[in-house]
Amino acid sequence: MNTEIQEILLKANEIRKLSLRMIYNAQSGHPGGSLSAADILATLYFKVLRVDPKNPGWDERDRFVLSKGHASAAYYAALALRGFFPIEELFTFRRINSRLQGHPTIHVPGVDMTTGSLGQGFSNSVGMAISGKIDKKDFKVYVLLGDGECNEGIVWEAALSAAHNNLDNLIAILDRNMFQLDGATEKILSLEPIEEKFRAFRWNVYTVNGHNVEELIDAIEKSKQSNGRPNIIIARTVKGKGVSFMENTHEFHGKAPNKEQFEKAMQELNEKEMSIKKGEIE
Ligand SMILES: Cc1ncc(C[n+]2csc(CCOP(=O)(O)OP(=O)(O)O)c2C)c(N)n1
Repeated sequence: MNTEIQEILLKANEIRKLSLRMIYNAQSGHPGGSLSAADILATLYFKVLRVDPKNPGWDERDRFVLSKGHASAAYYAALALRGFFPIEELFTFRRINSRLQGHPTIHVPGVDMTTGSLGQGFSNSVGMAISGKIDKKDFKVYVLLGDGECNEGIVWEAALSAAHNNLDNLIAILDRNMFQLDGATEKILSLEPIEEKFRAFRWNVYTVNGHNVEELIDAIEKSKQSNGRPNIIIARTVKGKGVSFMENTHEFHGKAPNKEQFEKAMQELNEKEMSIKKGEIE
């Protein structure tokens, strides 16, 4: 395995372990959607994003918006691993007076937009991309949204606006894990055919396995070459990815593991770490 890919996979595994430890310590948080997004966040923070942890407000930086703000544990873990703040601070997650609240705020170093109300972050990312165009800046705006989140009308208003304004500097990634808070997306309010919907809205659409780092990098590289259209990468993922009993269920959407579950989860992720180090990929 290419060592760069191996490093990103190890970071993703570390994001999973840290997220679960944070959620377990707090006995509160969202494991399912944090685990599904871990490979995407690791790819962004350890390969793609032009950011400077020593200067989080750098004007030329790429912007990132976690529109599915409830996956904050994975986001904070990625930021800490990238050097925006100390790893130890992660264990203040969801405590009173901590900067690391249940949903991200701009008070956290590296966070570009306060999110949590589904759909709002996606709409904000369109505004950021418009301002990049007005200011003639060459930064990109990346936004990660959930599939349940696409039930929100504001997502589709923002999608119309992005195409109307030719926002080729906008790269959205959809964490298409097929589950939302209380069940399967297709049973609650179906989205399929999601690719056709975005194409009809005049977006460039790429579909990838959202746990395959090479496919993610490739789709992002293509998106960066886009001329005139906003981009969306439909990342097919597994909710709860990496922990057998959390996979493909909404049960761990917003529920912390108990002691036994936490220990089993960590054992599985430690085994995964060993197999990544040995160069075995699933
Ligand atoms: C406007 C709004 N309504 C409801 C919620 C509560 N809520 C938090 S997460 C969630 C489900 C989101 O599902 P999805 O986007 O699929 O998240 P993922 O599976 O990626 O974690 C809901 C309804 C919210 N945060 N904001």
